[in-house]
Amino acid sequence: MPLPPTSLDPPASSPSRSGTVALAGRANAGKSTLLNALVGVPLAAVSDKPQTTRTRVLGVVNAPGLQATVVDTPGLHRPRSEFNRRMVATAEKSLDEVDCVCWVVDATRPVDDELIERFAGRKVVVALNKVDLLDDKTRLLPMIAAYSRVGTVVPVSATRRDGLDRLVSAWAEHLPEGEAIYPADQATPLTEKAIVAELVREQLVRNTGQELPYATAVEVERFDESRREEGLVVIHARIVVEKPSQKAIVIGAGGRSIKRIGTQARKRIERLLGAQVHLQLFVAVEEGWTENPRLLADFGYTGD
Ligand SMILES: Nc1nc2c(ncn2[C@@H]2O[C@H](COP(=O)(O)OP(=O)(O)OP(=O)(O)O)[C@@H](O)[C@H]2O)c(=O)[nH]1
Ligand SMILES: [Mg+2]
Repeated sequence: MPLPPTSLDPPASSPSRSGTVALAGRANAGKSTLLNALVGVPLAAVSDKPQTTRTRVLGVVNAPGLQATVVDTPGLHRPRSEFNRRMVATAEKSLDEVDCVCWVVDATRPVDDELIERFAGRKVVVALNKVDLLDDKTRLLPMIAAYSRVGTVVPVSATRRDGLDRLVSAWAEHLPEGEAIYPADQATPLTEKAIVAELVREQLVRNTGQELPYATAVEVERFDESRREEGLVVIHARIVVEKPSQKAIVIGAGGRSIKRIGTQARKRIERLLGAQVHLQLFVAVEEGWTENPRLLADFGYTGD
């Protein structure tokens, strides 16, 4: 039988808000860094190379009276191939489906008039990111004025975790009233397997040259938890590239590159899983997979 209301129930004037937020913006603005800072777990690949993010990564952010399901999106840029087109389509589609767009802007870059036009009229909150890099904080004022045309502007630093509470509060104005969907301690609805694939890809992007990240995918083929109680998880992941020359780059001279990728990814995965991890990486060549709809779908790049 339901209990009668008590004085501990939240007052009707502060209803719970629950909804979806997409982190969107230019490549390298810090969207994935912001997602990881907000959820407190490294879910999304971060690197100093543009176009690090490939697919949608979801995190759950809880604040008093609010729960937001947050999607990280690939940076908005001009597509050059079928693969790139799907990435941008993924990002654009996310924007139409969410309650609030959190446009992440790199505060060290000139005011982005093109995207101001594109975002005007949507439910947007602007996260003016990387403010830690501005020596002269008065430079923020004209930027805040310019971006205010699209929505509330909140200066933040994703790496220093500054301004995040204010940012999340600003989302609230766009989120519908509703109950929380996920338990308060759940950082993501993604499976561990999916996060592991992302963490391997992160090290791949970080440890290889500019040209390679566009042409790689990671698939976790084995995720063996049978010894998890003893504190051990065995993982086999397949790195897929387009050409034999790329395979050679991933493996590196004397296998040094793949070894470094494996070691660094393993450390991150061990922290995520709270267990010792045996990680084996394999590299496979799938000619032309970035232009092949069937292979793209196999690797989860559906373009929707
Ligand atoms: N100084 C500083 N650097 C930041 C901040 N946020 C992100 N960065 C750096 O900016 C670079 C890009 O960060 P990402 O989070 O990968 O950027 P992204 O917007 O997800 O990029 P794509 O996925 O390629 O679209 C990384 O080197 C981050 O460490 C910040 O607040 N301050
Ligand atoms: Mg990203």
